[in-house]
Amino acid sequence: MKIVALAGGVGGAKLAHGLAQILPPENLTIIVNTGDDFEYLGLKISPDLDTVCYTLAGLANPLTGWGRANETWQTFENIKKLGGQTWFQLGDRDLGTHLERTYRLKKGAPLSNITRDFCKAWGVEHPILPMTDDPVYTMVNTREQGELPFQEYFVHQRCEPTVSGFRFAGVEKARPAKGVLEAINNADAVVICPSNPWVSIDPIITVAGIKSACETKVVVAISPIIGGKAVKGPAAKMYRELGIQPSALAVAKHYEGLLDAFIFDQVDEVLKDEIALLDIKTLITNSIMKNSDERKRLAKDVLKFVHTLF
Ligand code: FO1
Repeated sequence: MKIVALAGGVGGAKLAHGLAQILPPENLTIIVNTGDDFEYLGLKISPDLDTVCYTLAGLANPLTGWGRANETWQTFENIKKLGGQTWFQLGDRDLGTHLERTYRLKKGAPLSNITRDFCKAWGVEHPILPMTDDPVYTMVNTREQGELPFQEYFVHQRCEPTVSGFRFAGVEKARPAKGVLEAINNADAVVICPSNPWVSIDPIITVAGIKSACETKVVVAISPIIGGKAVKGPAAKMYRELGIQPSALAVAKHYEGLLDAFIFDQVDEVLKDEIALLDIKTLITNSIMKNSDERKRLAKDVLKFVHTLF
């Protein structure tokens, strides 16, 4: 069975890694959010792409989920000493990725080609595609400060401002990256990873043609909200600030119309009947992924469930 996974950062990368441990490269393509991308110290940073690539390559920092394992910080310390910007931390190894990506982008290479070449160098065999090669920037509308660029809100201001909405600047002009629509069209099913629906998955499915391509397939999402809380990041806070009680039910409703099936954690079993009212199939399982074995276990559950949907 051929699967396309839609993923954001850490949560998406974990399930993508689980799926990659089971499916061969020809049966799994991972499409990644680039709405978090931004320019910092003159460098083009693609946080979610790097998180997914590093995770599949076994290079990710196990403590943060982003950046590199066995990192050193000499460049960062030097920038600090010089009085430069340090709110976004770039380790020495990670910096090499941003320097080389920026150089290649400036020479005109598309992000998708650069990502393919980097993955080859890192020994990642599963195709990892940016949602688009065009610039799309997630903007967070906040009550206190109006619109903020995503990383300014997320990292610099630690998700503290109150969210009132989102905009994906540039998405009207963006086209899916080479291979994205082909991968979806050739897939049997689309798996929406347990990533933030608002700022990780919505940017992907807002790029022209991606949502409609998904709609022709069996689509299953895994809830990133467990027991009313996000496993990582501000998803639950965003739901609350937007006037929606954060829950697996809210996530299922978020994707209403797109989903054939929905997977949520056993702690949320009480929501089963309400979610079933959305006319989608459900699987209740342990969806926490604390280590590599648990990623594989959840991926196995997902794939077994997907098989029952045909
Ligand atoms: N997240 C942080 O909270 N603080 C950082 O300093 C930081 C640096 C960073 C560097 C490279 C990279 O690829 C990601 C990095 N992230 C950092 C994570 C990242 O910005 C967010 O987790 C994602 O954009 C949300 O998915």
